[in-house]
Amino acid sequence: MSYPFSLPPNRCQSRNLEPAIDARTMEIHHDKHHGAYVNNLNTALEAHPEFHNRDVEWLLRNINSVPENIRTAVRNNGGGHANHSLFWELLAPGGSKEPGGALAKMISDTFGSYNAFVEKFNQAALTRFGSGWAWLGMDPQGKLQVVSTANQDSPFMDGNTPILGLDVWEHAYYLNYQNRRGDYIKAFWPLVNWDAVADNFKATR
Ligand code: MN3
Repeated sequence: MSYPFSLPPNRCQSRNLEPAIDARTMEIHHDKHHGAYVNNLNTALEAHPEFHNRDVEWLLRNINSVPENIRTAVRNNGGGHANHSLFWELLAPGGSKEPGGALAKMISDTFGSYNAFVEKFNQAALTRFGSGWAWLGMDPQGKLQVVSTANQDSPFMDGNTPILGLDVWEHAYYLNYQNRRGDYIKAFWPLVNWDAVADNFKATR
């Protein structure tokens, strides 16, 4: 999918994510926040037809080839669009509760155990100062990495491919959790659909 980018339907609205994530937060998060990233990305690219056939992953992986006068806008809003599009797909209670198959094996081989991975991811999410994301991603050598990014920076910008992400901007949790980011992180795990993560993992190989 390329320019003009469009806001994906809010499939999270029909999935009941309460009480972990309240419906009002989800509505504002999707319609207002993600919606603004999409609109601002389109505005930035409007006068640059040379990029109109590029998807958002390409734009982020090649952010340094985007002209300087729109680079920050594409970085922030293209990142916001890519990050949230992935995030919504992961939030689907009812799928697999833990990784299976080749992904489970690679998580154990890389981090020692599933629990050790969760601990490392939680630390990345908890210690991200201000706004940003925690990620499980695949690096260019095909190794799993837990990383965190600031603001709407995308792992694609560092050559990594995100397969699981958690939005730790206050807009993602403040109505329900106020300053208690740790409680929000804890509530996130039961929502993760590991079948969706496995699909992202397979696509990297
Ligand atoms: Mn967000």
